[in-house]
Amino acid sequence: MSADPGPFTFDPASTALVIIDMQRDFCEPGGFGETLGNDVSLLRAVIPPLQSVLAAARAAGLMVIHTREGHRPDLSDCPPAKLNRGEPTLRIGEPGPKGRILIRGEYGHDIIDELAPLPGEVVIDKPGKGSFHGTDLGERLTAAGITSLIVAGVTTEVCVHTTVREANDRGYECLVLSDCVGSYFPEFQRVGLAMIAAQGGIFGWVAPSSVLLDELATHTLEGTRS
Ligand code: TIU
Repeated sequence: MSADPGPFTFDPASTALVIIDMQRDFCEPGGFGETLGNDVSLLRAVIPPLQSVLAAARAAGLMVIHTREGHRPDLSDCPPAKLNRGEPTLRIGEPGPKGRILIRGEYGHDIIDELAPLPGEVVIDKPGKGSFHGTDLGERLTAAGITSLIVAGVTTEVCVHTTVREANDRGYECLVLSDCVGSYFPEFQRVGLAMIAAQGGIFGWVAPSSVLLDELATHTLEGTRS
């Protein structure tokens, strides 16, 4: 498929859709994102195109992986450097309107209803910004024979970027969907995407979801015919 900086080639059998941290804690008021001073409504534009991509990926039989950033209730996996950083209105672990901020098992930590995982889809709970650090994502991808990742979610310059950089160093070919990743900062969205595709695709490829949807529709039709 066409992409920036050039064509992105993938085999659906060895490609996973990775949806990063589409949690209430980032996308809805009263969660971690808002405690950091952000306007969380800026992230909601990614939801409709990402719903279409998720449906198409499921129809085409792609492996679907969801990630969630968060910590154990006792905070044993939250380094002080993260816990004590900045001046949020509520710190990680403190009670907020959607439960304890960024804590596993709380309502706010879970994925938004619009993009809820189906039974059988992989959900990776991660303590950091990257999806490989402190998780078994690498082992799961290897076991499934996955070599390419189609990446979506939030936020572009934080958890999407960190995950794509981790994946690129591990040898995965990564396509980032420009309208299915979101940032609280419009300038970081633009520059974050440019940084991935610059220098001949230093971290990967970037394309709008419409191009992927066209490709997946063709593949799904071929699968139906054969
Ligand atoms: N603050 C911010 O932009 N992002 C995060 O803290 N985590 C993710 O990007 N998921």
